[in-house]
Amino acid sequence: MKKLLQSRNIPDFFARCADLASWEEYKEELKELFLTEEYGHLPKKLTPSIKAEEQGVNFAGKARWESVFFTFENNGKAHTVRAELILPKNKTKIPVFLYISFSGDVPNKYLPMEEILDNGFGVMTFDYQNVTSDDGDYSNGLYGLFSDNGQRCEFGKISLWSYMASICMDYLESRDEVDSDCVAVAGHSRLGKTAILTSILDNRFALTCSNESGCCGAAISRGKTDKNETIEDITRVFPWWFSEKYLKYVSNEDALPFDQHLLLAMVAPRPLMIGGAIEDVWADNEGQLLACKLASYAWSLYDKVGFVDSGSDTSIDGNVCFHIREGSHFMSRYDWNVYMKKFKQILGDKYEI
Ligand code: GTR
Repeated sequence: MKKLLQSRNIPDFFARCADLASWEEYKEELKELFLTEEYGHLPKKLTPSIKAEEQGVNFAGKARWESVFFTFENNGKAHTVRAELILPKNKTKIPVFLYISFSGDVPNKYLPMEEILDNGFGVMTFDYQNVTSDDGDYSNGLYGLFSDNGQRCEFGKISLWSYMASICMDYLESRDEVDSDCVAVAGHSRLGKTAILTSILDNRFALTCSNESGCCGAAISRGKTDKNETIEDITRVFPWWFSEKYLKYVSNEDALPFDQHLLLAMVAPRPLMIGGAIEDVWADNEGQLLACKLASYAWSLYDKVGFVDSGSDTSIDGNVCFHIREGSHFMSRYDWNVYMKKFKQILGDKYEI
């Protein structure tokens, strides 16, 4: 552990956690720290009115597809977010991926819907930009419901995309044919960052799949090379993703009161999956793997195994899984198959196709 910490000059934040009780206490402090310093606090939870509409398309008769419309009202304004729920037909207790998507289309280039269905899983998904746009406009979508005349709120947009993921989880809990104890939250890149934040704030998710989330996701922030994305890079291009307070760590990573492995640690004791791609150097694969190894300490406090090195490019035997595939920044069928393999392993005897 010491060597791993030294490799990136990371303080031993776990030093104060000799046992589970001290970790649980620290975890609450950490949650607050990450929200205050990095992502911003999620706004108050609104209760949306919900309308569901059956869709005709049904994947060769294998699935039922419903569009679900969540209408939120606040401050005299209203906004509707549309989500899609696709469930294998004639099945009960369906395990589901809640996939936070770059698109409202199903399938789309990152979402091989039919393959997922054929593996026995359902999918709930929404287009993140239908929640609020991915830019510095704070007046639209759900963000606009909380903002005063388009002014920035304390929270960044990653927090709001997480907020919507939890709303979808509420809906999944209301559906009899869904096994709400078996819902995974999944996302790629900025939405992989969102998936981790969602999971630490909402422990109803049984599995967390964060694909190539990199900087401010699964990768350690300290000790980057000039080929990796830094806090300076990310906040210059995407300042709206984060709390404004995060700017004080630009070129000042050593001042961070945490590093990203502690974000991962808060997923414990539930299983966590981190995916990387060899050519995705920007995301810092070494930093993601290092975070997996360091975070594993939290699982050990629950008497669970964290990261288990398989000696290959796919390590999914422990509760902290890491895989790296050939190629570039993408959420591919290969990645989905790794996530589904683990999900089946977790389901054990419950898994049926
Ligand atoms: C990049 C960003 C990364 C990653 C990615 C994405 O440009 O710098 O942190 O989130 O976008 O979301 O596709």
